[in-house]
Amino acid sequence: MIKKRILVTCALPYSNGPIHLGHMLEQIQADIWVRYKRMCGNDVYFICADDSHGTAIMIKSNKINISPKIMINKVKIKHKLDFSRFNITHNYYDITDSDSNKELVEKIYLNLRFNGFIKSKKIFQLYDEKKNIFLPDRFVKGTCPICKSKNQYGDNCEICGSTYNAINLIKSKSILSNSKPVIKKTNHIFFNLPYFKILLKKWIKSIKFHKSVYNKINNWLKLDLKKWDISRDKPYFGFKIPNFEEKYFYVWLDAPICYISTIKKLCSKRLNFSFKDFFKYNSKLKTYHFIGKDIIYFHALFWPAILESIKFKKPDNIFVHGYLTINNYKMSKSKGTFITANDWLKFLDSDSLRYYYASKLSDNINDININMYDFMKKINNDIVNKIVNLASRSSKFINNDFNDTLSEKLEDKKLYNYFIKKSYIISKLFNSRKFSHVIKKIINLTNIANNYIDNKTPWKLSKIKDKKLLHEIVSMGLNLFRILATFLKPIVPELIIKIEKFLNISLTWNSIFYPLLNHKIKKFKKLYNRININQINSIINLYKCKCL
Ligand code: NOT
Ligand code: ZN
Repeated sequence: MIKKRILVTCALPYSNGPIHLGHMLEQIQADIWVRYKRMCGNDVYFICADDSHGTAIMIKSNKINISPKIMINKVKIKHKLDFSRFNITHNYYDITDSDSNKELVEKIYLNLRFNGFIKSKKIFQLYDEKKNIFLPDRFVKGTCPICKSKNQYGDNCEICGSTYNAINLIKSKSILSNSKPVIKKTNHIFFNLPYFKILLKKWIKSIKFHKSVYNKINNWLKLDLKKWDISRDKPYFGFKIPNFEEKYFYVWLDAPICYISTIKKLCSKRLNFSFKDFFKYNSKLKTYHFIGKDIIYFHALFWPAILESIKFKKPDNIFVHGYLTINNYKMSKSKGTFITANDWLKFLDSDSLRYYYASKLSDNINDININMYDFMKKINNDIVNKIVNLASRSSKFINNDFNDTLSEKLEDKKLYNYFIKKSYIISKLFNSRKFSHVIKKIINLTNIANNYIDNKTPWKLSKIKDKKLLHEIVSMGLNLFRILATFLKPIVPELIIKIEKFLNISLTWNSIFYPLLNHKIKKFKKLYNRININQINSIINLYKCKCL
């Protein structure tokens, strides 16, 4: 297999709140894929950062009475900790409010201006006269001018995905003061997105987007594109626009640029190649973004257009997932369905969430639902009753009767080879992010392995004198278990560490082609604790959730 250098990003979490199970869905999806790619020998650079600018963050820090800089740096430490406790293997975790990002944003802006892709224009904006502030998009709510859905923010509609100008919202209202905003004139800077329409049309055809993602983008490209306002009025927490009144760059300009500044930092600190290897126009190195379906517009239209205008390479794909729902409700604090990563870990482990998400994720944009009782059933049935049980029932004999040593020969070579053959299809499924199919295949194989042990009745053989057959059968059981654990390695890293200790071997994709023979293992110790109803109830009670 040819070793590839790959850049992977997740959307940048905002600095004004904790990491929750919705963030974890995307990070876990990306991390499973990254771990699989690394297992195949690729050099994967997995980066992320906190998205630390914007009015929401400014207002939050005012509310808790600390400076935004102090707040965002404290939040970043918490975010990083949450991700590491879920074993997300970022190579670098940065923040948009950094000198390196500022330098790059300014450079790119000057480049855009020099090349004529930017113009300033007087516009009308919503202004809150009670609070004396131009209202940012997230602080206005009203009815979507396109699909007429109620209660939508000023920048884009969560129902139909369109972006628009806040003054076009129907029946708008300021969230800050609950008053009706007035319209005021102000000078803003616009990026010439419409200029890139033909190029974007061509580009989306060259990318292997999922069909539903392609259709969404293509529909936008059928309509007129609007020039993109990349400036915001003061007061604003962000980077000031050089040589232009008292205005700031819109967070959605400096957030994606942070993808570049982060890999640039990683390259200059720890690696012996340049970030430009990923971004030079004809680079063969691959870049992939994992995002939710609410931010396709930013990643599939604005972002490639900006990259094109500075002659940087556009992404090789954008992997889009659906929303997380809890008992089919959107995550919401008032409904008690907003579960933070930190609270999850008070009662449950990280592998269980990783496994459950994997069992539901595929390459499409369907929403992913958590039901806590279904979760408990799935983890106990699959991991405890099936996977771990296979190891426990086979190792008992190896530990007690055979001095911890596996036999010299396999009892059923054909069955072993059948499992190996499945590695090709499982590889393909990992590669295309069809993790729910991966889990289905693994559980099918686990059932076959357990049936094998059932049929061979080792407990009967242990009573007769000649133990050779017994030895080969239970060694076969552990060999099959080792293949299954290898397939599970990208998904449940904490369990795998225990399994590797127990099997006394490091699990790699290529080594499963050779069975473990005449090999010494360790004493079997409990690999995974069954989840009990008290743990589930603790989470439900913590959030006083009515719908769980
Ligand atoms: N903070 C944003 C959000 O929707 C995501 C920023 C993604 C990063 O949570 N940048 N880009 N493009
Ligand atoms: Zn709409």
